[in-house]
Amino acid sequence: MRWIIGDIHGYFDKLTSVLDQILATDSEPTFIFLGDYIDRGPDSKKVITRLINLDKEYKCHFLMGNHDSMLCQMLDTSHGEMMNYDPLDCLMRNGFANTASSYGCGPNEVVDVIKADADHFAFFDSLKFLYVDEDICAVHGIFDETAASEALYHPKKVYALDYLLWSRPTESYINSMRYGDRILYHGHSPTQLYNSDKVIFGPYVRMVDTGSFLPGGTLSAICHETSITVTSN
Ligand SMILES: [Mn+2]
Repeated sequence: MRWIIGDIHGYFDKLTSVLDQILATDSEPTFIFLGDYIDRGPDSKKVITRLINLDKEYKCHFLMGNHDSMLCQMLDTSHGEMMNYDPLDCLMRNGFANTASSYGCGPNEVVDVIKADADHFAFFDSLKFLYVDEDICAVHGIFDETAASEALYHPKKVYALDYLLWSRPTESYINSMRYGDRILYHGHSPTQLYNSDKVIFGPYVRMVDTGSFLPGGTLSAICHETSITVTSN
Protein backbone atom coordinates (compact mmCIF):
# COMPACT_ATOMS: atom_id res chain seq x y z
CA MET A 1 0.00 0.00 0.00
CA ARG A 2 1.06 3.61 -0.48
CA TRP A 3 1.87 5.59 2.67
CA ILE A 4 2.28 9.37 2.61
CA ILE A 5 4.41 10.75 5.45
CA GLY A 6 4.49 14.32 6.74
CA ASP A 7 7.29 16.71 7.73
CA ILE A 8 9.92 14.99 9.91
CA HIS A 9 12.08 18.03 10.78
CA GLY A 10 14.88 16.08 12.43
CA TYR A 11 12.71 14.03 14.78
CA PHE A 12 14.25 10.60 14.34
CA ASP A 13 12.29 8.99 17.21
CA LYS A 14 8.97 10.09 15.69
CA LEU A 15 10.03 8.75 12.29
CA THR A 16 11.01 5.43 13.87
CA SER A 17 7.67 5.21 15.67
CA VAL A 18 5.68 5.81 12.48
CA LEU A 19 7.77 3.43 10.34
CA ASP A 20 7.57 0.68 13.00
CA GLN A 21 3.78 0.92 13.06
CA ILE A 22 3.51 0.81 9.27
CA LEU A 23 5.98 -2.04 8.82
CA ALA A 24 4.14 -4.08 11.48
CA THR A 25 1.04 -4.13 9.27
CA ASP A 26 2.32 -3.81 5.69
CA SER A 27 5.14 -5.98 4.34
CA GLU A 28 5.20 -4.28 0.93
CA PRO A 29 4.77 -0.58 1.56
CA THR A 30 5.53 2.22 -0.86
CA PHE A 31 6.50 5.45 0.88
CA ILE A 32 5.90 8.98 -0.35
CA PHE A 33 7.61 11.54 1.88
CA LEU A 34 6.33 15.11 1.75
CA GLY A 35 9.68 16.83 2.48
CA ASP A 36 11.24 18.95 5.26
CA TYR A 37 13.51 16.24 6.63
CA ILE A 38 15.89 18.63 8.39
CA ASP A 39 15.97 21.56 10.89
CA ARG A 40 14.31 22.24 14.24
CA GLY A 41 14.59 18.70 15.70
CA PRO A 42 17.82 17.18 17.09
CA ASP A 43 18.56 14.34 14.66
CA SER A 44 18.52 15.52 11.04
CA LYS A 45 21.55 13.44 10.06
CA LYS A 46 20.07 10.26 11.59
CA VAL A 47 16.79 10.96 9.78
CA ILE A 48 18.54 11.23 6.40
CA THR A 49 20.58 8.06 7.04
CA ARG A 50 17.39 6.17 8.00
CA LEU A 51 15.65 7.33 4.82
CA ILE A 52 18.64 6.36 2.65
CA ASN A 53 18.52 2.86 4.17
CA LEU A 54 14.73 2.64 3.91
CA ASP A 55 15.03 3.37 0.19
CA LYS A 56 17.23 0.27 -0.21
CA GLU A 57 14.51 -1.99 1.25
CA TYR A 58 11.28 -0.43 0.00
CA LYS A 59 10.00 1.71 -2.85
CA CYS A 60 10.39 5.31 -1.69
CA HIS A 61 9.64 8.70 -3.22
CA PHE A 62 11.20 11.74 -1.57
CA LEU A 63 9.74 15.19 -2.19
CA MET A 64 11.56 18.46 -1.54
CA GLY A 65 10.43 20.76 1.24
CA ASN A 66 11.33 24.43 1.49
CA HIS A 67 13.93 23.69 4.18
CA ASP A 68 15.52 21.00 1.98
CA SER A 69 15.33 23.39 -0.96
CA MET A 70 17.41 26.02 0.84
CA LEU A 71 20.04 23.42 1.71
CA CYS A 72 19.99 22.18 -1.90
CA GLN A 73 20.76 25.68 -3.12
CA MET A 74 23.75 25.81 -0.76
CA LEU A 75 24.83 22.34 -1.93
CA ASP A 76 24.38 23.43 -5.57
CA THR A 77 22.54 20.22 -6.38
CA SER A 78 21.76 19.46 -10.01
CA HIS A 79 18.23 20.83 -9.78
CA GLY A 80 16.43 22.97 -7.29
CA GLU A 81 14.85 26.24 -6.45
CA MET A 82 16.94 29.36 -6.92
CA MET A 83 16.25 31.87 -4.18
CA ASN A 84 17.26 35.48 -4.49
CA TYR A 85 18.29 35.75 -0.87
CA ASP A 86 20.90 34.02 1.27
CA PRO A 87 19.51 30.57 2.10
CA LEU A 88 21.80 30.18 5.13
CA ASP A 89 20.38 33.35 6.71
CA CYS A 90 16.86 32.02 6.33
CA LEU A 91 17.80 28.51 7.49
CA MET A 92 19.50 29.86 10.61
CA ARG A 93 16.27 31.56 11.63
CA ASN A 94 14.48 28.24 11.20
CA GLY A 95 16.34 25.59 13.16
CA PHE A 96 19.44 24.93 11.03
CA ALA A 97 21.78 25.16 14.07
CA ASN A 98 20.36 21.79 15.15
CA THR A 99 20.95 20.36 11.67
CA ALA A 100 24.59 21.46 11.89
CA SER A 101 24.97 19.92 15.37
CA SER A 102 23.54 16.64 14.09
CA TYR A 103 26.27 16.59 11.43
CA GLY A 104 28.87 17.36 14.11
CA CYS A 105 29.88 20.73 12.68
CA GLY A 106 29.01 24.39 12.58
CA PRO A 107 26.42 25.92 10.20
CA ASN A 108 29.12 27.09 7.78
CA GLU A 109 30.61 23.60 7.48
CA VAL A 110 27.43 21.63 6.72
CA VAL A 111 27.83 21.97 2.95
CA ASP A 112 31.36 20.55 3.00
CA VAL A 113 30.38 17.74 5.37
CA ILE A 114 27.43 16.67 3.21
CA LYS A 115 29.41 16.97 -0.03
CA ALA A 116 32.01 14.64 1.50
CA ASP A 117 29.28 12.02 2.12
CA ALA A 118 28.24 10.70 -1.28
CA ASP A 119 25.05 9.02 0.01
CA HIS A 120 23.82 12.10 1.85
CA PHE A 121 24.61 14.38 -1.09
CA ALA A 122 22.82 11.98 -3.46
CA PHE A 123 19.76 12.02 -1.19
CA PHE A 124 19.41 15.81 -1.42
CA ASP A 125 20.29 15.77 -5.11
CA SER A 126 17.45 13.33 -5.82
CA LEU A 127 14.57 15.25 -4.20
CA LYS A 128 11.54 15.94 -6.41
CA PHE A 129 9.14 18.88 -6.45
CA LEU A 130 6.08 16.75 -7.04
CA TYR A 131 4.78 13.18 -7.02
CA VAL A 132 1.96 12.34 -9.40
CA ASP A 133 0.45 8.99 -10.32
CA GLU A 134 -3.02 7.94 -11.52
CA ASP A 135 -4.72 8.64 -8.21
CA ILE A 136 -2.26 10.54 -6.04
CA CYS A 137 -0.70 13.98 -6.27
CA ALA A 138 1.71 14.85 -3.45
CA VAL A 139 3.43 18.19 -2.91
CA HIS A 140 5.07 20.00 0.00
CA GLY A 141 3.27 23.37 -0.24
CA ILE A 142 0.26 23.66 -2.52
CA PHE A 143 -0.53 22.25 -5.95
CA ASP A 144 -0.68 24.60 -8.90
CA GLU A 145 -0.91 23.21 -12.41
CA THR A 146 1.32 25.87 -14.02
CA ALA A 147 3.99 25.67 -11.35
CA ALA A 148 3.77 21.89 -11.49
CA SER A 149 4.34 21.71 -15.22
CA GLU A 150 7.27 24.10 -14.94
CA ALA A 151 8.81 21.99 -12.19
CA LEU A 152 8.15 18.72 -14.04
CA TYR A 153 9.27 19.77 -17.50
CA HIS A 154 12.04 22.22 -16.65
CA PRO A 155 13.44 20.51 -13.61
CA LYS A 156 16.91 22.00 -13.60
CA LYS A 157 17.00 25.30 -11.76
CA VAL A 158 13.65 26.90 -11.12
CA TYR A 159 12.99 30.35 -9.75
CA ALA A 160 10.47 30.99 -7.02
CA LEU A 161 8.65 27.75 -6.38
CA ASP A 162 6.30 29.70 -4.17
CA TYR A 163 3.34 27.41 -4.71
CA LEU A 164 4.96 24.00 -4.60
CA LEU A 165 7.33 24.62 -1.71
CA TRP A 166 6.22 27.61 0.31
CA SER A 167 2.48 28.31 0.11
CA ARG A 168 -0.15 27.21 2.57
CA PRO A 169 -3.61 25.96 1.62
CA THR A 170 -6.52 28.21 2.49
CA GLU A 171 -9.77 26.76 3.84
CA SER A 172 -11.27 27.22 0.39
CA TYR A 173 -8.36 25.35 -1.23
CA ILE A 174 -8.84 22.47 1.24
CA ASN A 175 -12.54 22.33 0.44
CA SER A 176 -12.43 22.74 -3.33
CA MET A 177 -8.99 22.00 -4.84
CA ARG A 178 -8.94 19.16 -7.38
CA TYR A 179 -6.52 17.68 -9.88
CA GLY A 180 -8.71 15.23 -11.76
CA ASP A 181 -9.86 12.53 -9.38
CA ARG A 182 -6.54 12.33 -7.55
CA ILE A 183 -6.23 12.76 -3.82
CA LEU A 184 -3.91 15.72 -3.13
CA TYR A 185 -1.53 15.21 -0.19
CA HIS A 186 0.26 18.16 1.45
CA GLY A 187 2.95 18.78 4.06
CA HIS A 188 4.42 22.12 5.18
CA SER A 189 1.37 23.58 6.90
CA PRO A 190 0.86 22.08 10.36
CA THR A 191 -2.76 21.12 10.92
CA GLN A 192 -2.49 23.09 14.17
CA LEU A 193 -2.76 26.20 11.94
CA TYR A 194 -6.25 24.93 11.11
CA ASN A 195 -7.09 24.12 14.74
CA SER A 196 -6.55 20.37 14.49
CA ASP A 197 -3.83 18.04 15.75
CA LYS A 198 -4.83 15.27 13.32
CA VAL A 199 -4.61 14.74 9.57
CA ILE A 200 -7.21 16.95 7.88
CA PHE A 201 -9.51 15.46 5.22
CA GLY A 202 -11.04 17.76 2.60
CA PRO A 203 -13.08 16.32 -0.29
CA TYR A 204 -9.88 15.72 -2.32
CA VAL A 205 -7.23 17.40 -0.15
CA ARG A 206 -5.35 15.81 2.76
CA MET A 207 -3.19 17.84 5.15
CA VAL A 208 -0.64 15.40 6.59
CA ASP A 209 1.76 17.62 8.59
CA THR A 210 0.69 17.34 12.24
CA GLY A 211 3.50 19.58 13.51
CA SER A 212 6.32 17.23 14.55
CA PHE A 213 8.28 20.21 15.91
CA LEU A 214 5.45 21.86 17.83
CA PRO A 215 4.82 21.28 21.55
CA GLY A 216 2.61 18.18 21.64
CA GLY A 217 2.96 17.85 17.88
CA THR A 218 3.38 14.54 16.10
CA LEU A 219 4.54 12.98 12.86
CA SER A 220 1.71 11.40 10.89
CA ALA A 221 1.37 9.08 7.92
CA ILE A 222 -1.72 8.19 5.94
CA CYS A 223 -2.39 5.09 3.85
CA HIS A 224 -3.86 6.05 0.47
CA GLU A 225 -5.69 2.76 -0.02
CA THR A 226 -7.38 2.61 3.41
CA SER A 227 -7.24 6.26 4.65
CA ILE A 228 -5.89 4.84 7.93
CA THR A 229 -3.61 7.30 9.69
CA VAL A 230 -0.61 6.43 11.85
CA THR A 231 0.78 8.90 14.38
CA SER A 232 4.08 8.90 16.28
CA ASN A 233 3.87 7.87 19.95
MN1 LIG B 1 7.92 23.35 4.98
